Amino acid sequence: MTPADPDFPVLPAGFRFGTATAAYQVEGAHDQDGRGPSIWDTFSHTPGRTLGAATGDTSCDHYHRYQEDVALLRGLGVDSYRFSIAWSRLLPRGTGPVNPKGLDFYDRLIDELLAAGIRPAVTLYHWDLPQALEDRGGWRVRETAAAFAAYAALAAERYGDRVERWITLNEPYCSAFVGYAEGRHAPGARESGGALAAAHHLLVAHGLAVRELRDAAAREVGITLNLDRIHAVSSLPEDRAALRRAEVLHNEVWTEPLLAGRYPARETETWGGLADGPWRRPGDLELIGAPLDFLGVNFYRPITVAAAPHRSDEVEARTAVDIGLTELDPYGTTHTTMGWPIVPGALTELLCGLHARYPQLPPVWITENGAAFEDEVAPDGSVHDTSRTAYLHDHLAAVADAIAAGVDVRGYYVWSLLDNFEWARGYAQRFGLVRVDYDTLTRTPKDSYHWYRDLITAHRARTEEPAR
Ligand code: IFM
Repeated sequence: MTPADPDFPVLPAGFRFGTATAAYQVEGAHDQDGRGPSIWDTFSHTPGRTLGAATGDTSCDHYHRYQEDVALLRGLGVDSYRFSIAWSRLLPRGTGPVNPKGLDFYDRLIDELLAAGIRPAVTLYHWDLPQALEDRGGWRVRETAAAFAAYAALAAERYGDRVERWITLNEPYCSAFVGYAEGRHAPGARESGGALAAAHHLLVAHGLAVRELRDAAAREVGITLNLDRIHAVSSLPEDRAALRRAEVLHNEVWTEPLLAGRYPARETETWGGLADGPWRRPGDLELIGAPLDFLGVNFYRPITVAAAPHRSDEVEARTAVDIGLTELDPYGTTHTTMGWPIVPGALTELLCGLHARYPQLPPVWITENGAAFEDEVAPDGSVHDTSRTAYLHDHLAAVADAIAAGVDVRGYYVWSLLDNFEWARGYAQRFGLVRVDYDTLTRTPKDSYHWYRDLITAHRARTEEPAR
């Protein structure tokens, strides 16, 4: 594929392109200008939690280099940039005194973006809970949802005049289940009841924040979910039952309350007596299910499940949350360095499935999609990341197929603008359109960056939108 290739995916006029990052993954400056510690500071500083004992202390140093990064965005010609606010930069203890220098940083970033003609899309929570709130119970307790609402109100009041799109939560699945049940993410807990309470309180937090954002006349309000296209490894009854449990765990815990105002029909089959926990209160479903302007969908790969224990060792198996299922990898396809199979058609299927199931589905934005590969740096410093370009091409084509099938998809954000801190996997996974040398913090656009820039330019020319 070359820039002049007529094989660029064809997307409709008005379709928007962007890139995404998250505060803890790129900002660094973890203890500067009054920022308070988050659960990811604590977790990454705990021995054995992250690959190579990596932390976000410096990361890409975006906090100091944001102007250079906005210049990279401008060079790409993107319409929008999705970033997250570090809650503990604004409110170092999660509640209480506001940190003016933290507020100022996002003012500067937003103004720099607007001056470059790029519309800010803000995620309020991308996993970095203030540690002070975790010390009081974290997402296990309802008070954290109230604290989140107050933080959302503060951010909306300060930035609402300039932010185009607000995302309350990023991938609450990971916050609740990877953080409180599997323990692979901060805060590193392994509690099934705690994880279900966390899932519910995250949804309540979303609903309360939506109210605050509406009160502040925020422009577009939504949430981002990492939804999965899931298959059963066989049609045996036990594997089909495992599929139903996996659908509840990965998708329906979120989509049913948010998009249909109900709890998942098969939740008892999945969680047993824990399903209807005391954390649920009358009125919560109405709060959580308030109409949204958009649904953000993050997609990377499909998954296949079987009843645990699986009967064969022919495929790699992984057991996550303990609900009697095993995740398998029977995909005879190439994988990214995350070990994720590359199956673009699964994105089309996922989007079409949502469209068919939820009559109230709001417009969809693909708020993350991208791939980590072993990038090789050529002697002249360039990075010929053809695998990443092919991945992005094929997934954008999958989005185009979903649109052709009737799904209202408005835009697409590449994950990520920069190579960055990939959570428990440290700095070993490179997702960026731009390479970051972690010794010098030098940024080098990869071939995929140039490809994406040319795609956006070609799209604007074809749809007769003004070039940037
Ligand atoms: O890096 C993460 C991001 O923070 C959330 N979505 C998935 C990405 C890749 O793992």
